[in-house]
Amino acid sequence: MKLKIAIQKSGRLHEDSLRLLKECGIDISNGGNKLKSTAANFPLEVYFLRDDDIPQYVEDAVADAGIVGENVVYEKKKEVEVMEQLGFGKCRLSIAIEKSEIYSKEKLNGKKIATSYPVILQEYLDKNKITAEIHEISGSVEIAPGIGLADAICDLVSSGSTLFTNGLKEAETILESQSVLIRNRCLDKEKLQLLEKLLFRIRSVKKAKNNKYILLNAPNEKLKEIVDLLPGMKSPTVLPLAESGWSSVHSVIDENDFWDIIEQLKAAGAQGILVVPIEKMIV
Ligand code: PRT
Ligand code: ZN
Repeated sequence: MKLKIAIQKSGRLHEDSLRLLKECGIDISNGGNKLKSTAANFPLEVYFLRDDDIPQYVEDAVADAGIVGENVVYEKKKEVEVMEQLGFGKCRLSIAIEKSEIYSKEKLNGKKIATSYPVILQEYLDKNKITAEIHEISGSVEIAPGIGLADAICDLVSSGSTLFTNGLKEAETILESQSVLIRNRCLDKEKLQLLEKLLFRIRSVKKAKNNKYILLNAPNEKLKEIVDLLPGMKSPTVLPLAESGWSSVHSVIDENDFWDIIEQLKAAGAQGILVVPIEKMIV
């Protein structure tokens, strides 16, 4: 028995999805077959599909699980369970208008908005009691205002350069999105166990990415102060250095607190600070 997972065949999420599986120790290098691939060292079959089709396939149990953007999950409204945010494919679904215009929600009333996300947009409009006409188009939404097809657009944005080069500006974000792991709602026990095993690995990889291993030398009279700055997984490891009066301190720190803590450590007298990436982190 194998767990079947659907990932994007090609496009923005393809590489990162494969990389994540690889970091989970799953080898799917026999990718010669364009539709599916079997992992060598985990009971997993990977299906390569268009991202738009992934929620449907997962709902229908053609695939047990899938990796897809939240934007697609919410737009397709399929009966699937979102298990975990994966931290890549980050973007936002935003309303954009011509650069020269001044934005207010109310001004959208009576306007024509072009989008590939009519469901999410309609929900947003309803919630804000705005009546606007949605013009659904499947690609190159950003050119719609320029050719007189719409007054505004609602599209995915990451760097903002597509909007900029089309004379548009981002006016309001209606959804923050990233890739997520989804699953079929009625998996049998065996499949669920496999999926939990995969999820455990995914979380270990994610956790490792958010943390750094730190090593430093501390004068013994400052040890208490320095150790207090470093939470560690349980508590920091402290080892004596060959030179008396000094200790080596090892710990794990959160990526987000990184620069703050480093500055405080230096101020407290820490020397020879080394920071190294962690490959996996089991907590
Ligand atoms: O063939 P298939 O249907 O599988 O692929 P696709 O062409 O529909 O999707 P693809 O590969 O473009 O995107 C897959 C997923 O990546 C999306 O569903 C999002 O979850 C995520 N993602 C992240 C993005 C972006 N960032 C993004 N910037 N998807 C699209 N864009 C587009 C956006 O539509 C706009 O045209 O990039 C342009 C804007 O980018 P910036 O950097 O100029 O702002
Ligand atoms: Zn698509």
